[in-house]
Amino acid sequence: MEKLIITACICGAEVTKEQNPAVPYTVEEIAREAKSAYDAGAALIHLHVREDDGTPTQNKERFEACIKAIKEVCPDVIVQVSTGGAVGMSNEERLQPLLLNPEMATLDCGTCNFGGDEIFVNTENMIIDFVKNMNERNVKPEIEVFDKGMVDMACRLQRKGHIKTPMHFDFVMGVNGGISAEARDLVFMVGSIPQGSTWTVAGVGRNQFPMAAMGILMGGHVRVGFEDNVYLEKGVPAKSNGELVAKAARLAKELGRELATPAEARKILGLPEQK
Ligand code: KMH
Ligand code: ZN
Repeated sequence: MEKLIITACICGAEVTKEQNPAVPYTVEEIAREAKSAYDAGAALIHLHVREDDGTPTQNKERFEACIKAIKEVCPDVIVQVSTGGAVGMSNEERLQPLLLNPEMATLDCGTCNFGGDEIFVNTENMIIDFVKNMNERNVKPEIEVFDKGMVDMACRLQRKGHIKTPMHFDFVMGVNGGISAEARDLVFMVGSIPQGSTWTVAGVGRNQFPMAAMGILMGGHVRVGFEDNVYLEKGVPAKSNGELVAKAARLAKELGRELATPAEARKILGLPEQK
C-alpha cells in the first residue's frame, strides 16, 4: 500500500487552552507544536493561527510569522493554510493567507451547521472564487468536506473546470452538523470520489483514532491534532500534538503502513518538489 501521510491540525480556530493547556496561540507555541508533530511523523501541517490571547485570525502577517517559525524547526514540512478560518469571518479575511503563496490550502466545499447557532458558510460562488484564487497562485486545494453533498459540489465544480484533477479530499467526520463518523460513512465517502483522487480522514473528538485506523486500513491518509481532538485517550488530555501523531504512527506501524516523508507526501499529492 502507498505510504501514509499524517497531517497534524495543530491549532484550529475553536479549541482553547481551557480545553487543553497545550493548545498553541503564540508564534512560539505554534512552532513548538508543529515540531512535536513533525518529529512524531507528520508530513503536513494544517495551519490556523491565533492572536496571543487565542483569538482566531487570518491575518497575513501572523501567518507569515508562524510559517517562518515552523520552517525554521521543520524545514521540509508541507504547510497547508486554512481558508476556513473561524465561523463568521468575511471572505476577504479568510483568503488572506493565500497571498503568501502556500503549497496547499483548504477549500471548504459547502455550508453546514457547526454546533449551537453556528453556521459555517461556503456558498457555491464563494467556493468558485476561493478556488480561482488558488489556481491563480498554483496552490493545491485540500477539498474539505463535512458531508456527502459537499463531495458532489466539488465534483460538479471539477466538471465545470473550476477545480483541477487529481483532487485531494479531506473527510471531516463527526462535526455536530456534518456526517457522522461510522465505518459505513467513511466507506460511503470514499466510494463517492472520482478514481485517481487522494483522500485523508479527520475524525472529530472521540472519533479521531477509530477513523484514523480505518483510513490507514483503507489506503487513505489521516489527520490528527488538537483542532479535532485534545485527548490521547478517554479522560487523558494529550500533552502535545506530537503525542496524537505518535499514536497514529503506532497504529500505522501495527497495521503495516509506512509513513510518508514530506518529500514522499509531495509526490503522492502531486505537489512540485521543494526547492
Ligand atoms: N474552523 C472551521 C469553521 C478549514 O480549516 O478550512 C473551519 C475549518 C475548515 O477549520
Ligand atoms: Zn481547519
